[in-house]
Parts: sequence; C-alpha cells; structure tokens
Amino acid sequence: MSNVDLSAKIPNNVRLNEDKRLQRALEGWQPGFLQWWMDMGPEGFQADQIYLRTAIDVGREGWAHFAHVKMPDYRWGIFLADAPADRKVPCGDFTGQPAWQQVPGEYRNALRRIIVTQGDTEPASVEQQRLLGRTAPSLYDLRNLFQVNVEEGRHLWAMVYLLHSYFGRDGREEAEDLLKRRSGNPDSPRILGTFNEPVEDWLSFFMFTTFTDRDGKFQLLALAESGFDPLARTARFMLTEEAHHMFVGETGVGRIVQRTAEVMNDLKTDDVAKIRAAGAIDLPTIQRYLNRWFSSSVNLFGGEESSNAAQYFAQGLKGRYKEEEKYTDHVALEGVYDLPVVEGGRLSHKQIPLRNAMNEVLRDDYVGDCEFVVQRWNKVLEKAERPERLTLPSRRFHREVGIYSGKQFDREGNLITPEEWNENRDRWLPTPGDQAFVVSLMKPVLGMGQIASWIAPPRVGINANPFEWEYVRFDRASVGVALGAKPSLT
Ligand code: BYC
Repeated sequence: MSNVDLSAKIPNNVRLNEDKRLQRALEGWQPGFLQWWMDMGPEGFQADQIYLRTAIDVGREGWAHFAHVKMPDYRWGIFLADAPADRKVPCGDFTGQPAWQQVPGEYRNALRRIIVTQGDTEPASVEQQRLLGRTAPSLYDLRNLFQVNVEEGRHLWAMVYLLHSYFGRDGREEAEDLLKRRSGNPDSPRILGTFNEPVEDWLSFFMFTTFTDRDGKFQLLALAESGFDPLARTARFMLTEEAHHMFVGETGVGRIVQRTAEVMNDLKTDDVAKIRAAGAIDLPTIQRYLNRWFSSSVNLFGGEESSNAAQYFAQGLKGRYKEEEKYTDHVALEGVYDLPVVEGGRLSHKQIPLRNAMNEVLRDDYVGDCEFVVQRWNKVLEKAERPERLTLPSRRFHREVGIYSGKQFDREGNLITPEEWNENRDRWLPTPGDQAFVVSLMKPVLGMGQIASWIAPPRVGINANPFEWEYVRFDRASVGVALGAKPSLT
C-alpha cells in the first residue's frame, strides 16, 4: 500500500504513514481481519449499503461523517484521544510520575493480558450478533446493529494497534489469535464468559448492549486511567463509540417496554397470554431477560477479592472510575472495603484491603449506573400510567464468577437453599418457553418506516433523518440470501 492509500483506507492519528514497522504488521494482519469479517461478521448483508458513521478524526467534526457504505469497505481507523504532553500516572505506586510512552518491562505480561482480554471481547460480540440482521424489527434497527458491529471491529483494531506497536513478535501472535478464537466454540472459546453466550434475539441484543457494553464502558474508564499512556488514550477514544452502543441498548429496551405498555393499555389487561397473542413481549419476560443479562455481565468484573486487581492498580495499569475526579488518595494502600461474604451458611461482612477490592469498587459504579438505566425504563411505564416496574436484581443473584458463584441467592440478594432456587428459577430467569416465544416474534420488517409488533419506533432517527428513511439500501440480488427467505421490502 502506498502512503496515500494507507491514510485513505485506515484513517488514523498515529502517524501510520511514517511508521514502517506498524504498516508491515498491519498489512500482514488486515487480510485475516477481512476474512474473519466475511466469515464471522454480520451474515448476509455484506453487499448492501448501510448508512454508517465513520470516525475520521478525534475531534467533534471527525465524528460527523455519515454515508452509505458496504460494511467490508468500512474504513476501520486507529485513533488515540488527545492528552496533555506531560500526563502523569494517575494512581498506584507510581502516582505522579510521568505516564509511560513505552511498556515498562516488568509489566509487559500483565499489560498484554489486559489488552488481549479487552481485544477478545470485540470480535466476540460481532460473532454473537452475526445472525440478528435476519430478524431486524426495522431498517433503523438494522442500521444500528451494523453500526455497533463495525465499531466493535474498530475496537479490535484499536487493541491490535497496541499489540503491534508495543509488544513486538508476541503482540503480533496475540493479534492473530484474536481472529482465531470463536464465541461459544468449546475448543477455542472467547476468554470471558458472557462473550460465549448466544445472542439469538433482539431482546437479548438490547439487553446485551445495555448491560454487557456497559461493562465495556466501565472497563474502558478504568483503562483510561492507565499509566501506560497509549492504552489510556486509546480507551478514551473507544468510549465515544461505546456511548452509542449503550444508547442502542437502552432505547431498544425502552421502546419494547413502551410497546408492551401500549398493548396493555389498549387491551386493558396484564394477562401474559393476551399480551403475547397481541404480538408484544410481556413485562415478566422482559424482567427475566434483564435478570439474565445483568447477572451475566456482573461476572465480567472478576472476583470480589482479587490479587490481580490489586496488582493492576498498584502497578498503575488500571485505575478506578474517575480516579482523578472522585478520589484524593490515589495510592489506596490504607483503606479497606466492607465485603458481604457467606460464612457459616449465612451472609456476614468481611473487611478486605482496598486494593484487593478494586474489581468490586468498579462493580459498585457499574451497578449504580445500571440502576439509573432501569429507572429510565420505569419512566416509560410511569408515563404510560402503568403501575408495574422493572427492577435490577442484587449483584449476588445468579453469579458464575467470584465468591457468590456456586451459592444460591434470590433477586434481593438473600442466601437461599438449592431447593428454593429450583422452585423459583423459572420466575427469575428466561424459560425455554419464554425463549421460544421471543424467537417466534423475530421476523424481519424491512419496509421503510415499518416496524415490528413488539417494539415502538424511536422518537428520532439517525443524524437528523426521520425514522422513515432509507437507512439500508439493499443490493436486490442478495437480499433473499440475507434473510434466508423472500422478504417483503415495501
Ligand atoms: N469469565 O482476579 P480475578 C467490552 C478469570 S467488555 C471468565 O477475579 P481479574 C465489550 C480471570 O481472567 C470489557 N473468566 O479477575 C462489551 C482470572 O483468570 P486466571 C472487556 C473470568 O483478573 C460488549 C480468574 O478468573 N474488558 O469491552 O482481576 C461488546 C480470576 O480472576 C471472568 C476487560 O475485561 C469472566 N467473566 O479481572 C464488546 C478489561 N472474570 O488468572 C466489548 C480487561 C474473571 O485465573 N480485563 N475471569 O487465568 C481485566 O481487567 C480483567 O481480566 C477482568 C478480570 C476484569 C476481566
């Protein structure tokens, strides 16, 4: 690739044109990425023109670039947010020293591991969502799905940039491996649990983008406080994209709740069978999906008491949410964290050194943010004059990682017996019947301005366009293949 081609193809602010080593590494990796995108990316829509936003610069203007493009032609770029030239390590044992522009030798393995774990989630989520295009409830939603997908692709590029630029040969090998693991594959699964769970329907997709992408937000906020400056700046730029993903999730669930409320009011009923017969998703089912995806995502913060987390903080590799704004003591050697633990068959409290509780400290901020989201969904019910409310389960509910895993808790976080769990499981988590019902609603609705029965249209469209607009221009030859059936396009 010539220099001109490079900048046009890979928008960047990392002086890619001048960096021969990075160019060579990316040239070697990019064909594999594209092959992965064709094999594992959104199935069936690769020839269509999607109204996508492409980041072409880090400034506000650089974000305003919208155009119809085919996904394989999307320009996945490499951007680092601006930072003061004299940025300091914000936390840990080296607080106040100049931030590192190169990887400190002693922390190389830990940093690589953090970057690989972050990087692995990005292609994983694209794999999880690859069949959803077939059942999009509207053109607007189809476009949003693909926007999320291409940006997760860019987040993979962001981590690969760090691996290629700062980790030499083993970084290049890790970058290759990021394209080899597969979500849900028992022989080579993705690294973290949630990213191996199938996302088979749009209710799950919106819950995933609400709760799992929100883990992304908080992990990236912690990495944005890293003493390793290129990681901090990369994470800061990724956060601008993450915000849109959470918008897709939160408004998606909000629109489903709104539609359900409308149907309940129209029919003057809260009878699940009648709501389902009207083609809407009943609130108890929405609540069970919420329970499932929240509890799965809560696992992603790791163990409550973690020597890894203590080490990452001490070494200045990961900070806390808003480290500089919220805290005055950035060393955190003194404090303790009051952790609810199970001892002698009952819940009690144990004080652990603050540094060892850093996963839990971040989880606190995450759970608080999720509470606000649920409150906003409840506003939709309130406005529709419905008495029902959604709630966030306790963080101890249905855990598979950490000290609460292998024990049973109810939705309020009380310790219960396995028998009590078995009696209530189907009230708390989606049943095969719920899943079959939700999947049965998933039929593509791709006419302009049309929308599926189970979700309300958005209040506004994308980039000041109306909801009724051509967010996707189908390649007529391939649309039947994409949907696995003959869709109605009008
Ligand atoms: N599943 O000390 P512990 C996103 C492992 S999402 C499976 O408790 P640590 C996105 C752990 O690796 C954000 N395994 O945990 C969202 C360790 O393994 P080893 C992704 C798990 O290390 C949507 C062991 O259990 N970014 O961006 O303090 C769409 C004990 O570990 C899980 C990051 O995660 C799990 N859930 O913390 C697209 C940031 N949890 O050492 C994208 C980078 C823990 O025994 N990652 N384990 O082999 C990290 O900072 C840390 O690795 C974690 C774990 C916070 C994930």
